[in-house]
Amino acid sequence: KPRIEDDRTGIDIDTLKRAFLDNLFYIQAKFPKVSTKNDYYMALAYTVRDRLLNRWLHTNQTYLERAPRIVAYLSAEFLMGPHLGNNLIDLGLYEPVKQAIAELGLDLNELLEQEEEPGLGNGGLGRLAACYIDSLATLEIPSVAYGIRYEYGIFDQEIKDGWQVEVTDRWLRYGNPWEVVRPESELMVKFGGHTETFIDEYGVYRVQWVPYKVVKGVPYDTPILGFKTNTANTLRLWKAEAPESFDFAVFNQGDYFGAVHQKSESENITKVLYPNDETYQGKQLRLEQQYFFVSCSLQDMIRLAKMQGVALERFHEHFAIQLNDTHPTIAIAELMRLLLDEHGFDWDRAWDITTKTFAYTNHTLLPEALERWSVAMLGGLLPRHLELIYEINSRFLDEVRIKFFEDPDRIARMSIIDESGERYVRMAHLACVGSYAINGVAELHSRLLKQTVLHDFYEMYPEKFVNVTNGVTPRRFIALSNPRLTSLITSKIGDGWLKNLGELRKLESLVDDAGFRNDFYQVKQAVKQDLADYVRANHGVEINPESIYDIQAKRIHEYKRQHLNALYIITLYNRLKANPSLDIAPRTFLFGGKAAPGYYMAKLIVKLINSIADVTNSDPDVGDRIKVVFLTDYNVKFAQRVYPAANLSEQISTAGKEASGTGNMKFSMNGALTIGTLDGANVEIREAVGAENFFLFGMTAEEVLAKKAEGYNPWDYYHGNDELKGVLDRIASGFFSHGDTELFKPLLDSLLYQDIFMVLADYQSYVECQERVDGAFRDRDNWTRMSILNAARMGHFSSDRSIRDYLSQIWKAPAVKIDVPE
Ligand code: 26R
Repeated sequence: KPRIEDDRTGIDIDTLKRAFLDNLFYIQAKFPKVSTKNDYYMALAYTVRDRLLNRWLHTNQTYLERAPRIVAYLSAEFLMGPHLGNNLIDLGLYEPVKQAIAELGLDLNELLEQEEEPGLGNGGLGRLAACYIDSLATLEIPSVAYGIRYEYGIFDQEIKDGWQVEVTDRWLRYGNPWEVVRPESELMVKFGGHTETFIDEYGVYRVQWVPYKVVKGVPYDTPILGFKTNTANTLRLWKAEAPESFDFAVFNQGDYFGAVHQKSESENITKVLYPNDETYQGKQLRLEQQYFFVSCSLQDMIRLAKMQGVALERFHEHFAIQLNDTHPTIAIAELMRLLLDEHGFDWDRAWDITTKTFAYTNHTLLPEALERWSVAMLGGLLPRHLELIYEINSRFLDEVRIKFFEDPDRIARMSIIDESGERYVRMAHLACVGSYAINGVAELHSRLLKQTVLHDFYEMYPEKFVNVTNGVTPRRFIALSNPRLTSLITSKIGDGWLKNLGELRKLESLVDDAGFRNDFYQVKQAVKQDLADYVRANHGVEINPESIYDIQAKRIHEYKRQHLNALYIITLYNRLKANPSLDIAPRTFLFGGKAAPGYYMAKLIVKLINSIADVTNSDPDVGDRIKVVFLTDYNVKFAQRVYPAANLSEQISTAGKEASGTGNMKFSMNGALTIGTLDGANVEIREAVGAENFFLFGMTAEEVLAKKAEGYNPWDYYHGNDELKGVLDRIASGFFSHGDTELFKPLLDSLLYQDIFMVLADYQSYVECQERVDGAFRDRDNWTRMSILNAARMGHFSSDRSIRDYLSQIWKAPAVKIDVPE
């Protein structure tokens, strides 16, 4: 007999259509005739949400009852990207929903396009957190991710007259169908004030923190589905609110405005994401954000443990807490405070639990990115935590003395407190002392950590140091963003590869199959055509899908060297001007990325790229051999269009500066070849895909350090290389700035007088490497071979592999199967 499917769970086409129309009516309160695209998007989002709730609620129920070991991932940033498409993939509903929507006369792609980007992160670190929670759920690991529900995420980028302009990102404007607020689970967080000592009823000396103010944390939960499993974990983001709508004490004295002001001050804590990337600023509000979400999260874990009847003595058996960089590191002091002051533990027990709970991931070697809070500020905001940090430090330095005898230099270098001038708390030191594991994010990075910034800590605790090379989720970055490639691969090797990316190796044997090579080539061309259509519609520039799509997409930063790429474009331009009949493979140089609003040099690089584009894109001598486009407002949603369309991936940071990179992996998985330095995970990518399928240039990390030590002088390169001189002189002449010789002077001066990222030193090697790219691209069939081999050999860079590494080396949390009754 025909089964009547439930409107909320049924997945046949007719039920999906009926459910969609019901939601349009009952949730959006619209008839189809007057519905906007956004109404349709919302109706579909709720239709999909209904279909995942069963998994989510059963997962939560299972964790509550079985009290398994839980991985808690603490991160100030989660750069999730749109949820709808990803959830459709994870539920296996992409095709039926596409059909149901089409039968209603609508286009799924248009509805997917409606979703606002939840841009709650800056770049690599935030996106890595998102990939990791995807993989944790896919591997059926009990886990919870904790962070901040910023009301404004990373700014939207506009370009005006070639300059970046920032626009606030009001991502919650039309509501967020993926989150569920849990007001009944609110928690309180203290700030400021002072501490008092007292003797408790057992005659024990205790400390009590008397705060200046209290802020309420309200959790907002988002389900994080695994790919084709029943597991749906939780992303729990905290919003700050005032404890009461009014402070009645103040209100009764008639200070109405004062009371309302206090309320808005509390809510400010989670207002906006700091848009800085790799440049630390000691802003008090940022420390307030960090402590706020950390305190909420730890209280939440303790509450859960109690609910499950797990004794706090065993907290570290119950939770493995990963610190995503130092941003949540105040958690080490906070757990000590909770155990000592609120749960009556003695120091040694509390410290033992704490140091068996936390593990710390470092994401950068750049000194300017290392967080240090002034002692005065930290003590003002968190007086009890400062006392605890001093106590942790004094015990730690005693250990250092025992291990290394009295060595004042080492003590000063390793101290959690920097006492060389104004006093600072060094958060990376606190993280190393309070964690049982410390990891870098690529082999080279982990090695450099041990040799440089954390060398003393490595000597002190060699057993704590491990490497976990980053990875990315193939569900979002292949299946969702490149459906054409996905169908082609699946038609050849089945669909097991999306859960076990190593299976892509089966494609290797197909490189000798001319039919497959042609299919692969046609997929790339079709995707390139899509991007060309986008660029025509959004930038008014015509780009040629037959040209090399040469793409650099990442935050704008001097160490990433977008300006080295720009110097090569000008090199080609100069050559074309000198020899208009020069035969080069046509190229489209595409850039995407945001500059931190206060980072002047990065903004000037954006302006330079746009200024070069103005010249090259309209010069008849250039024709369509070179096109340059700066793609505005690069974000996860847009990235999904960009990675699949690339022929060449630019990974050209100064060796030793990029901790890992993850965009490098996303490009390569989609069949782009890399031009890159031996930096971050490029090293491992090159080993995986084969040196013959990778365009390598530039100095090694060791050579960079050696050159710096011997005294690097960029003028030597300027005077020693006529073509380079011609490029820099062309910029200096005002050629790209309507005759303005001042505009780019700060950039030129920084290259010629300092060049800390050795752009000029790597220039010649880069230019020669680009010539090899040019030659290789002309052999279309061989390029396709190399491209296939890149995709086929990227299995190692799935975030599933990274998570398995974290599990075996650090977390040791077993998988838990979730049963969902029909
Ligand atoms: C302190 C503050 C201003 C700050 C510093 C650094 C805020 C944000 C950052 C971003 C850093 C930590 C980051 O995103 N690092 C990137 O992490 C990626 C994931 O591990 C790496 O792939 C990438 O190489 C690294 O730059």
